[in-house]
Amino acid sequence: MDILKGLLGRAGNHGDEGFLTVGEVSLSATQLIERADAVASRIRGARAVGICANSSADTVVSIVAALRAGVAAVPIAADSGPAERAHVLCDSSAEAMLGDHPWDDVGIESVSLDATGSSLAHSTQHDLDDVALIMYTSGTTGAPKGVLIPERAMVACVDGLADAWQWTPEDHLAHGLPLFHVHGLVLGMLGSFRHGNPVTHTERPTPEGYAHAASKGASLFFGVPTVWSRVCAEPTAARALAGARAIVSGSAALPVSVFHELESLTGLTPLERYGMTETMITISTRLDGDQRPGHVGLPLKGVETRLRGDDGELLEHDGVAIGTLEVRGTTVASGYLGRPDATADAMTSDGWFITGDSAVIGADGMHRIVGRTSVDIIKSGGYKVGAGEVEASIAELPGVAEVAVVGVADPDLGQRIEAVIVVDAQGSIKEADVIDHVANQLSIHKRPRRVHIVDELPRNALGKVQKAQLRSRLEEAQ
Ligand code: MLC
Ligand code: AMP
Repeated sequence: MDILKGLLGRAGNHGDEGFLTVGEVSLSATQLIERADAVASRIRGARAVGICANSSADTVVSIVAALRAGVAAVPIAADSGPAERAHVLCDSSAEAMLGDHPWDDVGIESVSLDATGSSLAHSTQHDLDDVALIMYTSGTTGAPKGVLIPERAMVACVDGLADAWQWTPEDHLAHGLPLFHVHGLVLGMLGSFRHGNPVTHTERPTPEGYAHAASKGASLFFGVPTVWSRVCAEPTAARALAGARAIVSGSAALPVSVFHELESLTGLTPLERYGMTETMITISTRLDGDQRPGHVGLPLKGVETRLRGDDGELLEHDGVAIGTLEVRGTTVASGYLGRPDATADAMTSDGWFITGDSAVIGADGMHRIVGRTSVDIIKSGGYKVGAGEVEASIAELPGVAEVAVVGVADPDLGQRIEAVIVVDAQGSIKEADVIDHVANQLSIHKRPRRVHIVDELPRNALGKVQKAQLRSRLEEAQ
């Protein structure tokens, strides 16, 4: 497999100890491939398998096994709620869970990673031949959609990043990001398996974990902005990264203040890159180029970008005009599983993907992301959360008459999820019950951090909730 090229090359070179480290567990490239292949042979022919994607070496073995077997892997957040994982497993038609998981409600067989485990009695329905991963991502409304990610998109993405960052087998990558999203899994793990560099997963993206990885020789670090602001808040840990070759931030906007703090504590100018689950990473600053705070850089090789104004016309790249960013290239995924309507809505008639992000492009090609076109997509701690999904969960609670969920500016998380609720005439609601309900029904990071009870929601003449106004009010009141 092309995405595993570097890993397979390393595996041919026996004695390659410590290729993959996750917490206390360390595997050589050979051990990783041997463990994965022992399982791959038992799932070959299946359509898709679910994987409880906690931060463990077993998760990595499961992903590699699915890739080696040509079976679509469906990574699921280990803290997902019952409704969430039921949707993902049903929507993806996963035939089995691969590896251990703590769930007794999945209703499909489990295939153990143990080499003596039994084979999957798989069905014969294969319509996902060129799909390597199905990753679920939130939209403005409704349940998350499964993005069909082919191997070619991942290869194009990590090769483009290697070109921009001079990423080579000599690097040692460290990160502690979740293994059910593009950042931690495709870039952090599969990028390393493509390029053949050792990789350390710190289990959690803590300042101490990153400092420890640096002391063990890690040279390239990935994190979301929340991780970098937390690293800066612990200057000793931050200074431990001073010997690294590069620090990369992505998944959300890196505040300019954090950019400068990181630079002064580590002596390294952070690289910033921009992407989406649906497009992989498409834009990045270059190690040999301008690493300008507040800017995400230039399109990767093989990617084109353009801006479209509210009037539907394409805009000048003049550093001033703000428009919706559209991208085209090999990194773009194949669409949403079973959702031709949503796939078509996300594309222009001439084949460009509509990101939904507002951006400015300079005459020099530098891109600046200025926000989202929809208030209903929230980015909290680098996680994308659809307001509609959280609203639907809160609306299930007795006593809730109306609810609106917004993302309020937050110095740690970028945006903080807040819920504004109108209670039934006879009802009463406790803030903690709302938070716990969402944390139990959905992934924990989707929970509101604050809940406000109000008499009414601001609405326009047509009765639509004015979320932008609500968000401004909450931001002014903080
Ligand atoms: C708190 N907890 C609760 C709870 N309240 N548990 C249950 N019920 C409640 N009511 C507990 C949790 O169990 C957890 O415990 C702890 O609180 C912390 O949870 P958190 O507050 O959600 O985590 P936090 O520390 O704030 O996380 C920050 C973070 C995280 C930066 C580590 O947001 C993160 O990993 N972000 C990365 C997101 C990412 O990778 N995005 C990439 C998307 S791809 P315990 O026991 O676990 O501590 C993409 C494309 C691209 O965007 O461009 O990359
Ligand atoms: P996801 O669907 O989780 O992949 O999130 C993709 C979204 O994250 C994009 O549409 C952007 O809104 C946001 N994003 C990713 N990288 C950056 C960045 N460097 N700066 C600003 N926003 C970003």
